[in-house]
Parts: sequence; C-alpha cells; structure tokens
Amino acid sequence: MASGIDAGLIWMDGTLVPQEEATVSVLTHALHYGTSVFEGIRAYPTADGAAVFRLREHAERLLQSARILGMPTMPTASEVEHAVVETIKANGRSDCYIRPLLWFGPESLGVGPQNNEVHFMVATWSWGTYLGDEAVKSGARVITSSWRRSPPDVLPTKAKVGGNYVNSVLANMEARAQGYDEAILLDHQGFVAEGSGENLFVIRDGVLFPVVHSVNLRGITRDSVMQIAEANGMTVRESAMTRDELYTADELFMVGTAAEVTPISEVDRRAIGSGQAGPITLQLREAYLAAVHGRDERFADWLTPAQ
Ligand code: PPE
Repeated sequence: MASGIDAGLIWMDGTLVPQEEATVSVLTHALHYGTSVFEGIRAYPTADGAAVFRLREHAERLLQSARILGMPTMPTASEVEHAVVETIKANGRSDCYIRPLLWFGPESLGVGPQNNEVHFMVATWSWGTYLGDEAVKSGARVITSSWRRSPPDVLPTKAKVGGNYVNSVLANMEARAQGYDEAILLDHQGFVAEGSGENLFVIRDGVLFPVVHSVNLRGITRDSVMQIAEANGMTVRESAMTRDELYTADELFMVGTAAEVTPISEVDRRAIGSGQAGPITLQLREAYLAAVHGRDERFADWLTPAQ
C-alpha cells in the first residue's frame, strides 16, 4: 500500500517493523468509530544529538486520553517513552515528528469495544513547517470556522481522541477550500477556543495573553511558550477572548507541536497589527526554537536524549 509518508521502522505492539508491515485489519474498531488516542511530539537535533521535546508530558497526556476513552489496558508512561526513543534511534533521524497511537483492534465490531484489544504503535517521519514556510515568514491567513468546537458534554475535548478530530478536519478543510491557511474555532457561545490543531495567543500593549477556554487541549507548546515568555520577563495573563478581540490584537499567533510558533497576519480578511508577522511573536518563536534545540540551558530539563 503506497503512502506519501516515509516512516521507516514503526513500533507495533512491542517490535519494530518496516512501514509496509505495520498494517491493520479493515475491521479495526478505531477505523469504524474513531476509538483511538494519539500524541504529536517532535524531536530536534541538539549539540548532544537528537532530543525529544517534553516527552514525559506527552506520554502522560497520551495515557490520560486513554483513560478518558476508557481503554482497559495501556502501556506505562515509561514504556511509551522507551518505544518513542527506540523508534527514533532505529530510524536514525534527529529531526522528526513522532506519532504514538493507541487503538481498539478488530476483535469485534459494534459500538461497544468491550471485547477489543488495545494496540500501541509509534511512527516517526520528517515534517517541516505545519502551515508552510510562507506562513512562518509572513504570517498565516486564517478564518473563523463555521464549525464550532464541541462542548465538553458532547465529546471529551481534553483527550486527543481520533474521533474528536473530525471537528478539526472539517474546520481545516473549510479554511483550505477557501484559500486560507487555518481555521479558528469558537465555542457554541462565540468565545474563541483554538485552532484546528493549535492553541492561540494574543499580544496587546506588550502583554502576552494565552487564550484560555475549558474545551481546549491543554497544549504542551502553550505551556512551554508561557514559561519561556515569563522567564524572559514578559507579563503573561491567561484570558478568555471573543472574536472581535482577535481583530484588534497588536499581534496574534498559534502554537502547537506541529505548528511550533506560527504568526497570524490576517483573521477573517482583517489585517492583524501591521498585517505582517509580529515582532514579539518572532522573538518568541526564536526563543522557542532555541529551547527545543537545546540552546537555552534554562530549559534543558525539557529534552530527552534519543540517540
Ligand atoms: N489544540 C489542538 C486541537 C491540537 O490538536 C493541538 C496539537 C494543540 C492544541 C497544541 O497542543 P501541543 O502539541 O501539546 O502544543 N495538534 C497536534 C496535531 C497536528 C496534526 O495535524 O495532527 C500537533 O501539533 O502535533
């Protein structure tokens, strides 16, 4: 089966196998009902070789997602970390995206997964800028989606469950079909939630406002950027936001493992600030990239060697 992704060796239930052999049955429960949980992690080259960024936090969030979905068995956080490091080592890549996935298998079909086994894989591949090099340089052009973020009594929004991501897929497809880079989702009352795969930050009068909403994923990049900004002397104030407050921001940016720190230059055809990537945003992007590449000693604890 041809894939445009070159993942090399993939960790499948305890062994490393070539990508072509890392396959599942079409009767896989997760394929029919979205009953998988996943993580997105990155490894970066550092002066001491490949290092995984905030591996423990990602492993723990994966297991929290599994617990939320009610998976009866799962690896331990240390087993997840081991699998990630072994997969990176086996492929000899120092710069890669890492996708651990737990899913209900093909042992039975029907909505209830009581008789389905939980499987575990880790794949790694090269993944450059998430929204394109142009978005990083000049700022992403985004729209407010007509799709709303699911409320927490409909889907467990704190969990990275496969099925939840249909919401993100629809929002992202809508934005791309209209020629934009990404979609921002509001909640059912109109408050800003997050991007289809990113958390949002506003800058106003030199103050950093991480957008807060109870339906958002507890982003690890968001937490990292907040800590970096504080360590660099910025005032950081988590804040709920409305759509109009985005329009009048001095600067706006998105963060995520895949997106890293991506400036936003336009929302709903309105220029943000100067209509370019904001200067403070670009400084924070550089500071984030310094931390993930091991060039900032203050954040050395965030790196796990993988070589
Ligand atoms: N919100 C959502 C909905 C989300 O999917 C992500 C990550 C974030 C916020 C940021 O979380 P964190 O990575 O912990 O900072 N999105 C992942 C999936 C991207 C994809 O296309 O797949 C990611 O960035 O890896």
